[in-house]
Amino acid sequence: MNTAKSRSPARYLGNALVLGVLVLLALPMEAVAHGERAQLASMRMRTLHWFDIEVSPVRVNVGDTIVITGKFIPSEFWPEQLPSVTDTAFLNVGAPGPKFIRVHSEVNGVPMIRSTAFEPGKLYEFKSVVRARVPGRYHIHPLLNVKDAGTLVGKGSWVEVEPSPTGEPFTNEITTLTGETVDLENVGLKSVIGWHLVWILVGVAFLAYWLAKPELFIPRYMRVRNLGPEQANTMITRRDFLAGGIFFTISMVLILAGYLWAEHKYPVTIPLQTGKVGVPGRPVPSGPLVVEVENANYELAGRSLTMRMKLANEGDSPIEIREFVTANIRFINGPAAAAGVVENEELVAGDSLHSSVSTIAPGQHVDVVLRAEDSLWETQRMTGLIHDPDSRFAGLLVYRDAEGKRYYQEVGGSILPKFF
Ligand SMILES: [Cu+2]
Repeated sequence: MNTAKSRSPARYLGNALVLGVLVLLALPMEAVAHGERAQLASMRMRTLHWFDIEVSPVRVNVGDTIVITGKFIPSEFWPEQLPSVTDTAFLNVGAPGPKFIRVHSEVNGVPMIRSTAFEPGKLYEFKSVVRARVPGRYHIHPLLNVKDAGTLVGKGSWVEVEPSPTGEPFTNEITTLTGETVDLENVGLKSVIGWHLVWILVGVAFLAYWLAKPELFIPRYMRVRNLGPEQANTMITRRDFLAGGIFFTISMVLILAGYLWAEHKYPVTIPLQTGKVGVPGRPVPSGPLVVEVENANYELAGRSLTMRMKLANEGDSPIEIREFVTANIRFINGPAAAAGVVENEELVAGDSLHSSVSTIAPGQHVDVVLRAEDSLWETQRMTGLIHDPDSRFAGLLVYRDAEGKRYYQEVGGSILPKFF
């Protein structure tokens, strides 16, 4: 009675789990994103300001190249608790699995084969070139792997890869330093498979020997309990010792043989390169606008961020506020079409930036209320801002002068949530 009673809740839980897994398996869901929205709002707003990201072309065949270009500015409001981009960072491309190969990447003209470090408040222009490998439809992102902080994701773009029209399989041929031409798609594949098989065989034989012994976990435990711990060692027989010794010897011989075999087969090798390469940051083209953020608040119900700032135009051309970019979202003052939106661009909200003063005359000092308002705050899960123990925001303010020259600079500060 008692045991049945205590077992039933566990059984219910087990059944519910099995049912849940079955339901999940039965509902095929299209993978529309891969976690970029799950990252903390503060991390997306205050780490890297990615902008001008272009992926082209977005429809290719297997074997064709795609160029990803864009810019980023590491934030001066980088969260204190997050390891900084000034240590070690690596420019990467985010794609769901090895569907592309990367053939080139650079930042400010410096090749980015290795890791580097970036300086907050500087402008970096990047370019990555990838070649399509497997047909499919993929959301690809530029990304920056920051040591100990994780991956910081730039805006994604959908790319469609069709099979090659001639039906040729994908090849990735390179010439090695010793002058051989190899296809990286299958170089050394036989050795990889062969060595895996060898070790799997050894592993299976080892397990088979020990699992075939009559005493497994519970009988072993009972025997130790019955005989007493001093007698436990009698369970290991002379034969077991011998078998253990043989497996040990086989492993050591295989490791040594593998090493000698590789040395013989590939006599000329260089180690994987790990050092860092330096890249100078460029000054941010902030133009003649001096910005001082007074305060900001985030309105939960209105899905809007309101910033009060003092702006001073120290130039001789009127300045017009165009855009506020944060967490990869572009809030645009006026229609989106006028803001140079590229094909397939995501996260652009036209008519979503409202400024109490749109144009600042030369020499004018003015108090401006800027409101970035759109449902993207909600759909991009930026509402998590209010749960942040370090409530601050940052973003790029984009403006232009009368000639249409574009300037931008980072703005940021504390933010106060408003619930009503
Ligand atoms: Cu994505």
